[in-house]
Amino acid sequence: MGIILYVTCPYIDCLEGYWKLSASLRNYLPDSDLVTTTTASYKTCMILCLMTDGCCFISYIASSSECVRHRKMLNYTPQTSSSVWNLMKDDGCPCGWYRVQTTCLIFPNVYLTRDESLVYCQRMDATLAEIINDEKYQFIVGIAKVKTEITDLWLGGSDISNEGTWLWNSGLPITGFTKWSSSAPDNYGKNTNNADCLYMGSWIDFYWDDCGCAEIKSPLCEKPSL
Ligand SMILES: [Ca+2]
Ligand SMILES: [Ca+2]
Repeated sequence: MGIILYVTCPYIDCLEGYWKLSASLRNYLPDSDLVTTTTASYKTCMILCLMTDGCCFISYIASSSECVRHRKMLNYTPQTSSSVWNLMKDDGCPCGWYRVQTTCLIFPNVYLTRDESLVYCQRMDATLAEIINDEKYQFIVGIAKVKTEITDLWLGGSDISNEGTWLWNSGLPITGFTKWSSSAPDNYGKNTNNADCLYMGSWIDFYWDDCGCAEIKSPLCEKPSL
């Protein structure tokens, strides 16, 4: 096994941090989730991905010249050594991500603490989602309700720095548009003294609740669309 080289787009000469999807190159349809071949360089691998319908990103193993084309983002495991090349869709979001307003959203099928979720999103150049209007909220709920693996989703809000003062991670106060469930926030956390992190739970029809930040839920990650 060689060293796996993951190359991240923002640092090379690809377009605006993402690949451009070229419809004219979409002439090859693989029948598996992963397609591995050998190529002379990572750039050739990028081109192969562009020619592969549904290819989201590549990993390139330099020592063995292996080019791995990945078809899905959803089960993507973040790599600490960074990173991936996303293939951008026509809507300005990487494939596997959903666009609402000027935001790209992804619902990774992983279960993590709130802090782990922050890191998870960050490795995709994303943050935990902040919901500041009803259109975005309804869009998220619509997806959450049809994706059966989704139970609870971490959002990017907390009252960890000042009990009772809820802030989005970007610094904006959580006021105006909110979707708290009937008794929330109540600062009740399972096995903890505090409930300082914000999530939306399937058990409360995806309304918002506060819970202990060490509980295990799925991150809802977002980043701006291009
Ligand atoms: Ca609290
Ligand atoms: Ca609560």
